[in-house]
Amino acid sequence: MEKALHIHEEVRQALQEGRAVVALESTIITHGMPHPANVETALACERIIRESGVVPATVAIIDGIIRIGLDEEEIRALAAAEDVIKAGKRDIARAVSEKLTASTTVSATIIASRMAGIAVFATGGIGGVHRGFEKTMDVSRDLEELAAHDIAVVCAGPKAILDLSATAEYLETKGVELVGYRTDEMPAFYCRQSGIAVSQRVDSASAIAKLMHVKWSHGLSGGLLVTNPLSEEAALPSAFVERIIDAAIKKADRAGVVGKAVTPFLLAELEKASHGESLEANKVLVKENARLAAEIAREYAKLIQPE
Ligand code: PSU
Ligand code: MN
Repeated sequence: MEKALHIHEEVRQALQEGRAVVALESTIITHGMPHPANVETALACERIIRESGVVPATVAIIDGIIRIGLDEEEIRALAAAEDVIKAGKRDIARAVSEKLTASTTVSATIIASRMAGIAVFATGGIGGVHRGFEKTMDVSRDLEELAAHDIAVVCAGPKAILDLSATAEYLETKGVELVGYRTDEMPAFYCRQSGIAVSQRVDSASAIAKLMHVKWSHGLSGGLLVTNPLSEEAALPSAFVERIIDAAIKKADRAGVVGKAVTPFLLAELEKASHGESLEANKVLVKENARLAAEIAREYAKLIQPE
């Protein structure tokens, strides 16, 4: 059976020539940010990656085809569309077989990236172990796919709405390096600090690329999580963030929000409670992650193709 996979011509050529490519997810476009912040940020990420001399590949499923690399018009259409499905791993086969349009989460984007042979991927904040997981069993598929595939995912830490220490423990169990880019502490998405130590601090993109190369060339399969603290000016005060997260989680519980609706619900609540400040921080951190991912991809491409 032929795979319903389409790699954009520009991306395909870059991969063939061993040039750097960075994957971008699309659930942040359809479920993570409101219009037009979503489209502005998505296009800005692509632009930032290109400015570093790297090819961006936004991933989504369009009319049942897994697409690696979208044109600007396709990104605009996805960002404006309503009722797009949020696809994690288990939604990929359904979207393909029913010819649906779906945005891909971190988990699905990791899978699609590896189908195409892309090794670096940028997002805002990965999913993880939710607060109250003892009762709900809500653990994002993102962690499993990160552990299962040879990929470096660049983020600003797991999303602040999560149980961050449980998420960090889970990453250790799964053997995922928790790299702090120029930090000893894992950043917490809207905040630069979490009180949780990273497994190693690395201060340059080239050293991260080397770590990836060493890991995979020793048969140590699986992903690395690169955490990049958002810039000081954009960071929100942690006491404030904690307060609005508590309120948002209580509201979600009362409203009976479960499953994949939880994260989009909480992000939207935080945006309201912070009068848009959380969205501003989110926009900044995604772009910063795109920039770092591009640098890492460039350095990694040099290592695997010396000339
Ligand atoms: N990063 C952001 N905003 C987002 C996401 C990441 O800044 O909305 C998305 C990613 O697609 C991630 C998803 O995979 O949130 C997590 O969803 P869940 O908790 O349901 O696994
Ligand atoms: Mn979940």
